[in-house]
Amino acid sequence: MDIINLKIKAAQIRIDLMQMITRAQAGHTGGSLSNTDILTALYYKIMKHSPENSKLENRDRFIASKGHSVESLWCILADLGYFPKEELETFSQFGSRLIGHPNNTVPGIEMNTGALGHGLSISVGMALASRREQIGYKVYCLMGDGEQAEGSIWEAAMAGAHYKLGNLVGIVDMNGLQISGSTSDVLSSDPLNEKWAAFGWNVIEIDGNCMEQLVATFEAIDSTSDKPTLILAKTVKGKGVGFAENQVGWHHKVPTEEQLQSAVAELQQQIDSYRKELVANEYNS
Ligand SMILES: Cc1ncc(C[n+]2csc(CCOP(=O)(O)OP(=O)(O)O)c2C)c(N)n1
Repeated sequence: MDIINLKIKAAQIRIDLMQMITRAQAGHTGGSLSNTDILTALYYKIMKHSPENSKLENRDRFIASKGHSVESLWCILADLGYFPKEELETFSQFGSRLIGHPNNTVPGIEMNTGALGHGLSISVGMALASRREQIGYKVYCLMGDGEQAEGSIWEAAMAGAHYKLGNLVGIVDMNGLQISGSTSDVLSSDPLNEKWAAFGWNVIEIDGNCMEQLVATFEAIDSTSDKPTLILAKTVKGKGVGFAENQVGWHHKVPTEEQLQSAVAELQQQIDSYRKELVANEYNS
């Protein structure tokens, strides 16, 4: 998929997740909107994976360590056909397997996550297995910047560097906010770039809501290198929905019907302008 179509896809996923959260009256709106571009780049462009065969042996693995913002992931897995799209209507309802955190009874989910700080250790184990058994898959682990306060992340960071896991990619969704305030006020982990570099990782800083930068960065990673990669992806919590952007309250607030209408209209406008760009590009080529 090319860059403009990836941007259109990300906006459509944002519409789906806003509708799903409003319908369920539950969800982590802000963190899901901030990570949508990262997940869209991975699932529609970068990762080797198969919705028809979710257990494909050499599939790349994705671990949502910031498991609370699973909503964008549910919408992407449904859109790709891992499970029927109608199932999104059951999100957060009694008896549904689409709960508020990743749950590995759903095709496409590798591990249950949600207690912060565990995803990177799991990812280190998977990347090590890929190397030792010579299967050749890569492991992508999405963490939050608030999540960086979990000590277990740093044990995993040491292990990833110790085992020289070039096939391991950590991504920090750097939206600057966590559940109850700004990340720097609650428990600052600055300077994150220097910390990860000191732990032996190849650190790259990008705009995590910029599709061009995301795709170029993921494509340039050399998985045969002897260093794992850490992408500090600067994002906006609530990205794409004006009233939710950079608002700490939108960590797990749910939209009213009116707010949903306004969000859908705003996202639809973004899609329309990308579509115009697409037509102009076709006309000029
Ligand atoms: C071990 C653990 N402690 C506390 C929580 C409660 N919790 C859920 S989300 C969150 C904030 C996470 O902030 P961040 O990682 O920055 O996520 P984002 O802002 O991207 O949603 C917290 C503390 C948890 N899920 N797990």
